[in-house]
Amino acid sequence: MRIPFVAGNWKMNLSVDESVKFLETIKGKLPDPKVTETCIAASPLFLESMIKHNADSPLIIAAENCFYEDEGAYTGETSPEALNEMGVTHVIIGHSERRKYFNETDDIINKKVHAAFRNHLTPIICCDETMSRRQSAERISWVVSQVTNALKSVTADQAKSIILAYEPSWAIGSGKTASTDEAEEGCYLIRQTIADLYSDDVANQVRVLYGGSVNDNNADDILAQTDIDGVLAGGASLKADSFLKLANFLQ
Ligand code: G2H
Repeated sequence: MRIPFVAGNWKMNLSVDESVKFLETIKGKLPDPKVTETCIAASPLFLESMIKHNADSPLIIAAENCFYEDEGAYTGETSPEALNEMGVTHVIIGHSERRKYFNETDDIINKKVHAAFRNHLTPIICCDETMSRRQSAERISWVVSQVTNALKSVTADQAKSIILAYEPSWAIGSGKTASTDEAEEGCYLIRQTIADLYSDDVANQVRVLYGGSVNDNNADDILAQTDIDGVLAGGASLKADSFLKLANFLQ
């Protein structure tokens, strides 16, 4: 059985003080992690103090990105080794905003996935889909190739632990959520790709999230879909009360 996973992606929002206040507000109000795992991905600037203020909480603290080398002359990058040393356990890789604004390619994303595993971080790998791709004949092969390329040389044992997210960029921050059928279709396609790459057993263990303008009004329908194991919420994760609503939907 797959444990639902409700994640927030704060992007470049909030401050160190606000991040601590958020943690204080949600303390004691999160679901049992055996029922729903919860996670917040935040700026590397916040992670150390968040981990300190998150003691005894089931909330998973994640990074929004990391580099593919552990150390070296890479000015401004975030070391996956340092994230692990700090107590971070999960990292988002390949978010559409990284692909769009920082020119991240499938090859870079694959290197980052390996860097995450090398440093005991669980990768949360995002698959993008633009509106023009969605309307083109390459629609299915585009999602399939992102998953396939991200997982090059990833073993079946490693693959079982990954979390994937279908995040159509046409629905991100736009207020335009994919319909539940569209969200389920994208997540199903990702799971089928995992089955084709590995096996049904691996595909049944991998968690697939939907992301793109998720909020506490649409999350219950999205979370009810067969192949959707959780959500990756941006805007709706910035306020403690709306994150708590998302986190507790499946209680
Ligand atoms: C997609 C999502 C979080 P939002 O980027 O990953 O953001 O919920 O604001 O569309």
